[in-house]
Amino acid sequence: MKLFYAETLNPRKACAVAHYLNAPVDYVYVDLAKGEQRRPEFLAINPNGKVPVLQDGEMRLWEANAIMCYLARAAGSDLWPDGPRQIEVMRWLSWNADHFTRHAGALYFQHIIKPTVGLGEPDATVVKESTGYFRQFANVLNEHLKGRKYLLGDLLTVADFAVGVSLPYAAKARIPVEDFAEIERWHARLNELPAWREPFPVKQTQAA
Ligand SMILES: N[C@@H](CCC(=O)N[C@@H](CS)C(=O)NCC(=O)O)C(=O)O
Repeated sequence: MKLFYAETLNPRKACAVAHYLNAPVDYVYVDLAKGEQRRPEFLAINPNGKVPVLQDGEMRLWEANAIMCYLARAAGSDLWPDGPRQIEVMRWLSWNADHFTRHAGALYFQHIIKPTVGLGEPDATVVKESTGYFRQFANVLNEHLKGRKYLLGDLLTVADFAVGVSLPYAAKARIPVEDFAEIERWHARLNELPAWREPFPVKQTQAA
């Protein structure tokens, strides 16, 4: 399998899970700053022009959440559990995309990506709105985490890798996580996992 990635938010989920599972993937670094994601060779793999992408034989899978689930299933890991717990995972993945990381991701873009790629100053209106929404949904997560080790209780799943993905960037992205003690406690637990702390491989191969 090949995992095309960059050292940014969405690929972080796929890389962390691949690392956690010790999955047999060859990592292919895609240099977004050079626009490698828009080259025809890459668009043939992912017409969206985005990372991450997983290639397994003839199969090309884009979307970080789907890649995490695929890798977990291939490894027979209950990071992607069966039955009712799988539905719980789906709930958190959906909620995260539409609410929690949607707004944390907007702050990540304003405070980290924009200055990195020279897109100018953070937009104060977007920052204010995203911070407000982040607080609203962080409250929901904070309440849920009370008395739980992970999102599904004692079971670590891909949902933890997805919902937590912005938290390593919280200080730089000015995501106000310090106001949510349960989220901080949960994130400290995720930080005990080497794959969480160091999700990205040493760069091996450049994309063609
Ligand atoms: N929904 C996609 C989003 C992927 C995405 O937005 N990737 C960003 C990096 S975090 C990217 O490739 N950006 C390059 C571009 O838009 O040109 C997923 O979850 O995999």
